Amino acid sequence: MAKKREIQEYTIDPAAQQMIIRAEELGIGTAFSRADNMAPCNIGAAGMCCKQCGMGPCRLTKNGDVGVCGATLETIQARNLTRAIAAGSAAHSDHGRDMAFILKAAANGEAEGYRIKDVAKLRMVAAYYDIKIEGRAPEEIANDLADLYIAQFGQQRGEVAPVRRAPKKRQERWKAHNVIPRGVDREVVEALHRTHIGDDQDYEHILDHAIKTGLSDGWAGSMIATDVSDIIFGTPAPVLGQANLGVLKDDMVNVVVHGHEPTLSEMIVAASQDPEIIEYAKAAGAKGIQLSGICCTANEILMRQGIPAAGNFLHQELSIMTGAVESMVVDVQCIMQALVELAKNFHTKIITTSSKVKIKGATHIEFDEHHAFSIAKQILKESIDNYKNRGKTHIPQIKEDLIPGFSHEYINYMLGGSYRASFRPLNDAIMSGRIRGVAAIVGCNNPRSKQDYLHVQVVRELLKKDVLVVQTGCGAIASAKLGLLLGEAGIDQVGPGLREVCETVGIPPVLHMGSCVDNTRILTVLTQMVEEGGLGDDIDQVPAVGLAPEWMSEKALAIATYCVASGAYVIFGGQSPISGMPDRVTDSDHVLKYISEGWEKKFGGKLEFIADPDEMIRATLEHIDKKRAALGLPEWKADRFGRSGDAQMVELEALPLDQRRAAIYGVAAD
Ligand code: NFS
Repeated sequence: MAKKREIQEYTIDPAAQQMIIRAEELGIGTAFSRADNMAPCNIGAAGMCCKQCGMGPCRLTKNGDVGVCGATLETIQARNLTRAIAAGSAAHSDHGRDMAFILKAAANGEAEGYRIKDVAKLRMVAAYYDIKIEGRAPEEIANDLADLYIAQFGQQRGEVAPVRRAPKKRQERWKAHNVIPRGVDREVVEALHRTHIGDDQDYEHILDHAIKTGLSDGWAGSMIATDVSDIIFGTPAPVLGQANLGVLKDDMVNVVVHGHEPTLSEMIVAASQDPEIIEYAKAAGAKGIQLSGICCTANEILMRQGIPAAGNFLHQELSIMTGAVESMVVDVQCIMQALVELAKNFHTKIITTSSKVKIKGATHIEFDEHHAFSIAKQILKESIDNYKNRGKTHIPQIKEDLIPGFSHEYINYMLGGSYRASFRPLNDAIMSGRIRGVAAIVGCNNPRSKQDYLHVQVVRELLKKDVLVVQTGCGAIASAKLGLLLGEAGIDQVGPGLREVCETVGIPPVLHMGSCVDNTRILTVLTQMVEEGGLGDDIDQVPAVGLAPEWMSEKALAIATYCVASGAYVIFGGQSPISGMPDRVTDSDHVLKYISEGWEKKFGGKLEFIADPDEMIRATLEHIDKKRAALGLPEWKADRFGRSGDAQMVELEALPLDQRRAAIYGVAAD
């Protein structure tokens, strides 16, 4: 049994610390304690175990070992990694598929409560695919777009349509290496086929199909999910929100939505504002309904509606530990089975809603987009009915404000205004060296590392070095909980050049861009930066890095793969799933080398696993500086900038009038 860690080793979040102490007092297990009790298998963790067939599992632990079928370590590691990427791509893309069906139903008036909210985005997206726009009703356009999008999943030949939104040069590179996905389902199926016993046994060949599979996620499945969510629920723009367990309310019915798809959660938001439901809650003795979110569902409704986030992945159990949650409503992905057992200690109801996800012991109220609003009301009524069963509560009084909502459309707008929306100011700031480069810091929490620590450490250090940070997923919630997603907060911790830009544009130095499927917004931003000019003609030339310091899910690996395929340097923290055992198997790093150097040669991006945060930061800055040099941009210097218009005005106002005039006009006072 592994050693039990101290509370401060579990998490840096004080609200989480309070709840873990409570769990220990009550003798209730959480992911933190289970991680202590469950020592990972060192052979599996290193990617050296093959359990693809009934002759195994084969464990390769010595130089020269092969499986019963003769499979080498490289083949086994490539298979394991590719299967994980396929599973991650399948999860994101199935979400995208559901969204496409919702669009179809909304376009045909068959989806109760849904409508096309963002017609401008609908027209913009349709235009990418030459769908006729002029003189047509939004529903007609949406119907065609839905058909096109639904077809991307089962398409057998050709190329998935959204890849044509990538920079031209990138598309040519993909074509040259034959990695443009034909259809989402086809690539995922082929990944499973190729990694079956007795199939593809050339690790480089297997891994290049992982690239194709990842691309079917990033440039199809996930991109479709984001597009349709924006069209139906609105494209995010900055709103005020809050994050952490302190958003739960003692005198209200607390309903926590957890999972990923915005379809049900958005309807629950709408239903919670229905007068009938508010009256129902009041009749039960509560002041009303307090909705909050966990994981990416939280990000979806936080970005669009400002609904508070109760926390990220590791907060799902902790929120129930408050004793104040009437129901946790879940759909798909990142939902711990442990919730049901944990909830038995309190009054909380776990309500599953997806036809794909049931948990033994949970209440199942199945979601159906044709009757979404009625189902949302039913769920809320059951939650309200449960209010009377609430016992003593322990809500940590800890929460932070944040400003989320930085969609790529909004970033484009905020940089230039409605008549001259453009990425020019961002490119200029990078070219001049005010902004050294961009880091996308995304992904999960993992109970094997200190919750939020790696995220926040990397964010803080990169900001000091003038690196603009964009975030999604649980990483964004980590920064939100620690107050990094506010305009003013922490601006004095930011490098002088970046600070100047943030003050001029009026943005926080960390931009919350949404949920994990919204990482495709980052692909769009990178593409637009390339198309704006001055930063090369392909994504791999932009001084940018992607990081997932606390990753744990297969979806994170899928994201990494499509970002690498798109030309980005991607750094993952924690344990590498293909680390090998270099101390015992001297030649165990072929796959690691291939996904770094090999992929970089082919696609311009590379994937590396770096556990140490200081080394992550060093590698990020080194890469950004290398890309700057390759573009012929001036070397980044810490003290070249830092006196923004605002800062200068403040200084000037402090001067006596004559000196102020002299400073402004360069003439002595009369
Ligand atoms: Ni992304 Fe979102 Fe969080 Fe990780 Fe899970 S919620 S889809 S997978 S844990 S960031």
